[in-house]
Order: sequence, then structure tokens, then C-alpha cells
Amino acid sequence: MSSQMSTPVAWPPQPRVVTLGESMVVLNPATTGPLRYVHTFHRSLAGAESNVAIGLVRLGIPVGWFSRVGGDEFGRYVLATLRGEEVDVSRARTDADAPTGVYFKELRAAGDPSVYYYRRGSAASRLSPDDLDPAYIASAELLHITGITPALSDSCRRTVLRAVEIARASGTLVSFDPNYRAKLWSPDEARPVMREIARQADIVMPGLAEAELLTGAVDPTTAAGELLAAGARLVVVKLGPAGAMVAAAAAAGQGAGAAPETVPGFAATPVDSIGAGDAFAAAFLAGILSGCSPVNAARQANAAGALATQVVGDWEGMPDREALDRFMAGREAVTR
Ligand code: KDG
Repeated sequence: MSSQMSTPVAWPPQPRVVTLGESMVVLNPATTGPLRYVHTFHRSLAGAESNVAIGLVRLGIPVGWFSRVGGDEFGRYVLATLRGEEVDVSRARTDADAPTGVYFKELRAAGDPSVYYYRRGSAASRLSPDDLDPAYIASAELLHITGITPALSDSCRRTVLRAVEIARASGTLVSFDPNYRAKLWSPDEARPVMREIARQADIVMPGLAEAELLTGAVDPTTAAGELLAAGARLVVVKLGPAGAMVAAAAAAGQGAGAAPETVPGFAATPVDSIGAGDAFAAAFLAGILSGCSPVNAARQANAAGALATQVVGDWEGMPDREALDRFMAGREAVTR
């Protein structure tokens, strides 16, 4: 017998990132076309923040996610799936009085899927500031927020703002992906709330249309400049297949920050674009937390976003470290 003992794995690991938001069951159609003609669906998990959590874990960053799930089978499924993906769900709560949200995708042969939400009054929409564990947020290096959660209800909005307040008071970085969902709120409802969160965030990661929604500027450089002037430290504007533009504030005591830089994207043949932004966010944050420059973090984020579009599902195609490095190096996986 070997004299060397194996070391037990400490579980759950201390989260370096904490995030909160609604996770749902998604029903992915087995065929393209209007839902009334679809007979078979494949159930999976969805939720922008839990997608990011899974993406980060795959890249070696321990994450804690919390929310409310219904006291139903789908709530159990959400928690079991996230546990299986090694996300810490120890702070998640079960709400026996409300259901877990559900959404359906509708696929076309090309172009972005349509989505249909069945989430009004869901357990997650009843998230409240009392559900926050301040010490849990304070002990993380980064709190990740999206613009979906404050769109769900007043109590969700207050919860997000309180979580940001706790993070800022304890030196936990805040990242914000606006993730504007037109089916949840209008641009006029979203704008002031998102601007408030963006102002308090260290890292802001809008898409091009979201950058315009937040600032009124169509040009990403102008939009990024406005977000930096409002308080953000680092802005990365997602440009889809064209890549991303990175702009950073000047370090304290120095004049202007470095000139914004565009980081080219990677070619991909998308089968499902939903979740690509979350893969981008996960890989960008993993890069920053691992000490990469913003440009290198954006480069790996572009690669992760491209890879995520090649698989049906909101998170299933998110790469681990090995797959990401191989893709960026242009090396094929050995498949047989
Ligand atoms: O970014 C992908 C998410 O949009 C998806 O997983 C579901 O969270 C979701 C939402 O609210 O649309």
C-alpha cells in the first residue's frame, strides 16, 4: 500500500465570485419552427447569472450563486444541476409558495432564437434583501450582477442594489452585464436602474445596443467613455462576431486611461447564440481575476463566446480551460 494518502477535496470551496439571479428551466425545441408545431423539447437549465457561474467554475474560479427556487420538481432540478456543475448553492432558498420559472426557445434555421417566458410571480421574482448574506458577499472578490434581476420585481431591484452596496462597502469588486431583455421591461424603465448599477460597478460589459441604451451613444468608444466618466473602472463593449472593445479608466493620480482597444473575435458557426454573452462574461472575469490584462481577458472572452454558440443550450457549450486554450491556439481536439 502506498504511504501517500490522497488529500480530501474541500467542498464547497470558498467562492471567489458571488452572483444572484433567476435560474429557470428552459425547454429547447428538438425541431425548428413555430412552437405550436414542435412536439419534443429537451429540458435544461437557464439563467444568465448561473450561466456565468458555470462558465467561471469551468475556468477554475469557485463561484457561489443564490436565488429563490420554487418548492417544486423544477426547483430541485435547478439546484441539483448547479451542484453538479460545482457551483456553491448553499445560500439559495426554496420558496414553497411560488413556482420555479420556465422559458421556451423557438428555433429557426438561422438567426437568434425567440424566447417565451413563463416566470411572472416565480419564486425568484420574490427575492428580497432579507435573502442576502452580507458576510458571503463581503468574503468574495467579485459580485456579478445582471440587468435581468432588477427587471423582475421591485423586491428584486432592491435586493440587487443592496447587494451592490454591501459589496462596495467591503471592497468586493462589482461586475455588471446589462443583459437588457425587452420582454421584461421597456428601455425607459430599464435605463435609470441600469445606469445606477453601472455607475457603481467596477466592470461594465454591455453589448453594442445596451451601450447605446445606457448612454445614448451609438459609437462604442463614446459610450465606453461615458460609462467610465460616470464611475466604472473598466468597460468592455461586446461587438458580437467582430469581437470586443476594451476601455479602462486612468489609474489614480494619472492623467487619461489607455486608448480604447478593439480585440477581434473568432469565427464560429453558431447553432444557438443564447448564452454567448454569459460565456464572454465568465471568461472575461476569469481572465481579470487571474491577473490577465483587459485585452487578454477580452481575447479569451471572445473565444469563449464563439465556442458557446456552437452548442444548443445556454451554458452547455461553455469551455473549460483546456478547450479554451486549444481553440485560441487554433488546434483541433482529438476526437477518435
Ligand atoms: O443570457 C442567457 C439568458 O438570457 C438565459 O439563460 C435565460 O436568464 C435568462 C433570461 O432571463 O433570459
